[in-house]
Amino acid sequence: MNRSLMKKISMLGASAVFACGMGSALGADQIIANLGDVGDPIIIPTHDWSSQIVMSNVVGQLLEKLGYEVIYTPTDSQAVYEFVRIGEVHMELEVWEGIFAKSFNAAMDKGGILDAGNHDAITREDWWYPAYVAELCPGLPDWQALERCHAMFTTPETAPNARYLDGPADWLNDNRRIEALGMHFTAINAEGDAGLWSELESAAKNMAPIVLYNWSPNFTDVLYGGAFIEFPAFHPACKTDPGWGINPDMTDDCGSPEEGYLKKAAWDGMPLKWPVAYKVLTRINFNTFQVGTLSKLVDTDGMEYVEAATQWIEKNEAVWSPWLYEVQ
Ligand code: TMO
Repeated sequence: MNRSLMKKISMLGASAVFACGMGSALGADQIIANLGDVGDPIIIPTHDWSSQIVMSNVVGQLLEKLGYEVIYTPTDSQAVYEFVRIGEVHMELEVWEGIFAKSFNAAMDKGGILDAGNHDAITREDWWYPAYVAELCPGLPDWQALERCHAMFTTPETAPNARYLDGPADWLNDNRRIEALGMHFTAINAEGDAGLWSELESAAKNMAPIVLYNWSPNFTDVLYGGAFIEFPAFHPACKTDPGWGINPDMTDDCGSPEEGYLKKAAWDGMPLKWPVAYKVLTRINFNTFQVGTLSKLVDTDGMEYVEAATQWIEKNEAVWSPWLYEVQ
């Protein structure tokens, strides 16, 4: 441990003890003794939606405050669970239940990846429309009302079907429900998350009908209002048992989970190699408002990811200080 790092941490530790009072905070000595292998960088994977990139940078910057070296690496958001499992990257900060539970569970079954706990944020990922569309199509958010209105969502590209603007192809969204529910829609992948938002913005300018993949918490919650399409409620059996649900011959005749989790995951070598970092990771906990804010800073306010992370840290010391310094 070099002297300047020691000094940096002891200053941090001192301010933390001061901030938390009553001896509930971890002292600088304890932090330094348990940092682990600070000579090796912690690798944090980033994906292609804003809250995940900003959150990764927030956590990376916090770990740097403790004396760790952090590297960010753009990584496929489905393949990442395998990379965490084999220790090629070391954590995943946003495991969204709707589209990643399957890959996460598969990695858990193989071993090598840890469930590092849930954020307080409750998530939903599904077909969605901005508020004004409800006036164009009576009966929304019911999926059968959407199906009755399908003609207004038709595009040259999808005719005679309506267009459902899906997320980018690499998210591997599952749209088997279109066939299972007999809907006259065709899913078209957006060009990245930016493609979703630019099409949403131009549709909204003209009050044009649009139905697209979206999620919550997201910046759209505040900027557009809107609602998720209510499909038959999710049930695990819907995914495995063709007999379940209104289509007796097919699985997937249901929507995504309405109250999904948002988890953190870690390489299982992390607790031994970087004990303090792992402990911090288990305490990291963003609520719905905070995840929405991370996205808003970039997608509504136009900040760069790194800048957004730095600003969030500056404004939220009372939130992250216990994540870094609390005992237990
Ligand atoms: C994982 N995502 C928030 C894009 O659905």
